[in-house]
Amino acid sequence: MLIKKPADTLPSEITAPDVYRDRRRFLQTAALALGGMALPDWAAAGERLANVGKSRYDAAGEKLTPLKDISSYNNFYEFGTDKFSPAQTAGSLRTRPWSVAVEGEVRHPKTYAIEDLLKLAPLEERIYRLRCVEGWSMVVPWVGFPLSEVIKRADPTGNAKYVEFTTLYDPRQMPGQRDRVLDWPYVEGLRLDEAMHPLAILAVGLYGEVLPNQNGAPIRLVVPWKYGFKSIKSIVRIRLVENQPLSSWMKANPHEYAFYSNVNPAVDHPRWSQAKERRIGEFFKRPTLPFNGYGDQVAKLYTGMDLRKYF
Ligand SMILES: Nc1nc2c(c(=O)[nH]1)N[C@H]1C(S)=C(S)[C@@H](COP(=O)(O)O)O[C@H]1N2
Ligand SMILES: [Mo]
Repeated sequence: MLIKKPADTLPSEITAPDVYRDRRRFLQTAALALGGMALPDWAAAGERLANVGKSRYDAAGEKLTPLKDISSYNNFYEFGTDKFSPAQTAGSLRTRPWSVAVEGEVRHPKTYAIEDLLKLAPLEERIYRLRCVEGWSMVVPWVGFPLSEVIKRADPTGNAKYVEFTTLYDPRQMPGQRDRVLDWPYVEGLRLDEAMHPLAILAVGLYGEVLPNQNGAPIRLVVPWKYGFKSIKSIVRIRLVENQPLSSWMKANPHEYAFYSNVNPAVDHPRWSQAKERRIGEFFKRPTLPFNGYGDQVAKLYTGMDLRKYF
């Protein structure tokens, strides 16, 4: 039997060779730390990625977006609809204790304490571009593990065709939920084969440290080939379902937001073009790439589908 090391499962371009050594060191450290400790201690013990904040690049030679930008310019409507509120107010979110229910069309439903969920798979660093539907993007060094690990353990039944994700609902901790800007709680969904794709991860950290609350602590989805809103934050439930979930954005505006939401420069948002994007920290816009640049890996999921109809 072929046993894969975590590194083998990573698409080769994710970490440039000059940072590979540091990543390995980090992964060993993280694995060690997680062996006997809960996540907060992982950070508290000062176990972090060497050289964080120095020049690091993704496969395409793109510079990482600085931590201060990733953690101060956020969409997290539970903490307000402007970009700067989440960093100022998400401190009210209590991320421990935290549990995530995995349920629905599965043979082994289970509610995990976050600490136990973290033991399911080794943590890896994944440097991904995140492209918001609003036209800005970032390059983020996430820490997480494949979503497929959680789904496999739940053992989906033959009826499971989609995965529905739900954010915490608690207006006392999430003041933005007192405003009916969305139908709370925030819900998102993926087709089962999208959810099982190795690029789809559950992230618990970035820049080698525990996720800042404003980035979706303690655990959030990251689906790099889709617009940022699919990457739901502060998840409390993962439900395998037979029918396509109705996401919060589809409910809010079905003309503007559909289920797939793959990054597609050829399909404009009804109110603006999606042809270009502005990388945070840069002045000039750059062209947006089909599937956010991950087409080689994910385009086959959509063979035969009209991506103008299924936008
Ligand atoms: N629960 C929840 N998840 C969410 C959002 C939100 O408002 N609530 N905003 C989404 C949008 S529009 C984007 S672009 C990304 C932003 O993630 P970031 O703040 O980590 O960059 O989170 C997504 N996940
Ligand atoms: Mo977004």
